[in-house]
Amino acid sequence: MIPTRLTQGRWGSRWQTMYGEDCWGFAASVCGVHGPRWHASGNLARLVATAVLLASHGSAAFADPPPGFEVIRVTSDSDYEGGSSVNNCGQVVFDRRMGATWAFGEVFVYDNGRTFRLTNNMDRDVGPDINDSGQIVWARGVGSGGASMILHYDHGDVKMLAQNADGVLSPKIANTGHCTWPELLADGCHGVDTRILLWDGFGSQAIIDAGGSHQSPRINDADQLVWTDYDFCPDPWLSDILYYEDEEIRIISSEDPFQRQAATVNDERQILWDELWKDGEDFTDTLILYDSGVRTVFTDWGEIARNNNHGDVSFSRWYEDDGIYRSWISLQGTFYLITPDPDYSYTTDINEYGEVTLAFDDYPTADVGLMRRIRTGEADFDGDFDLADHREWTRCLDGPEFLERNRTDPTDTLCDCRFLDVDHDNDVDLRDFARFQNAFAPSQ
Ligand SMILES: [Ca+2]
Ligand SMILES: [Ca+2]
Ligand SMILES: [Ca+2]
Ligand SMILES: [Ca+2]
Repeated sequence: MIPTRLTQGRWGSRWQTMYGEDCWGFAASVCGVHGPRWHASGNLARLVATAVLLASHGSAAFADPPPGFEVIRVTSDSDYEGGSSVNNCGQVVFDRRMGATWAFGEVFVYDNGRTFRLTNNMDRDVGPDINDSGQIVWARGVGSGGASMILHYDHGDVKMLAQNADGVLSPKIANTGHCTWPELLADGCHGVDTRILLWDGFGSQAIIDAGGSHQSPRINDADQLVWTDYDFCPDPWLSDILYYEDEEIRIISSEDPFQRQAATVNDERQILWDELWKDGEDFTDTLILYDSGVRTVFTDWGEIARNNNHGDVSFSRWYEDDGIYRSWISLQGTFYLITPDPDYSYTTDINEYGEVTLAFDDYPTADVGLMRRIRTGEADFDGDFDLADHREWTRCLDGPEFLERNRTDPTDTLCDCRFLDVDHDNDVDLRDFARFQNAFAPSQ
């Protein structure tokens, strides 16, 4: 079999987006391609294993977005957009392929109703991530080629963190400013051995650089990392989930020969990943939660989880009858269907407010969506207007068109004051307060 970079074509683009980055593998069997391949062939049957269901989290489920949230389209156009992620200021980064060639792949920032273009060149700019300081990292390929550079944006300054002619994949950035990404070593089974890099703001070091195909790293604010260690020597391939903390690496997945990937870690060291469970000809996409050293089944029907520090989880489910994914969230332990409409969508990221970025994948015109908080004029969303809310109004009140007049960089933002910008015009002024007063009905 010939090593293939799954960066082109329908499935390649989809999985690049679904798993938040490109991935390296061979044939059509890796980096989550298990999903479309088996889904597309129509022979995936969801197992209903009693033992699994008993272990599942979340008893109630609702077929609507959670109360207090609404879904909007961040983009709605004929170009392909994907690779989105969201920070705690509600800023969304995504990439857009403008027209038919990835040479016009560019990085964009959406903030509170405005969209800014960050890159403008003849190279392929893809897979961005943003932290709460507005620092943005992404991958760049020369021309429309595969990614070979890691770029870093910080208030107008762009620098290159890494260059590897064999290839790099999309980076992730923590609120510390520290970043991680995978680099191809072009060695090992099928020539796809890969190492994991960690950049600490000054330089980068290899966390692991031999003995496997280490891909899709995620980092939290304590420099703890998780990633997938693929073993492409056997057919079908196998994988483990690895965890890094204090210069120690350990395997945290079970010894069962499953295909697992797409791990994520929050600051509470709660980790989730996908496992493909096989029983005869049937497969189940199972989400495993690893918390305090214990593995449990989070749900026996789900993929591509992201979690915040409150334990909320965004994830996606494949609907066999409709042939589409739909987006879900577990918010404070309750499951909600974010996208009840018959749209093909999946989740890509979640922030501490429970806001979730979505991909509406109507290839090749895919759009980015956002499930955001509905603005009521309340600052803390606990259902009343008290001193805590009043303090926030005092702190946030600025003046008409405040951000329009004072923004010096695309990443300047209202941040958490955005919730008091009730009319979404990038200020918190007396018009917002008037709208809030008219709408406000205190709970008894
Ligand atoms: Ca470009
Ligand atoms: Ca589009
Ligand atoms: Ca309140
Ligand atoms: Ca306003």
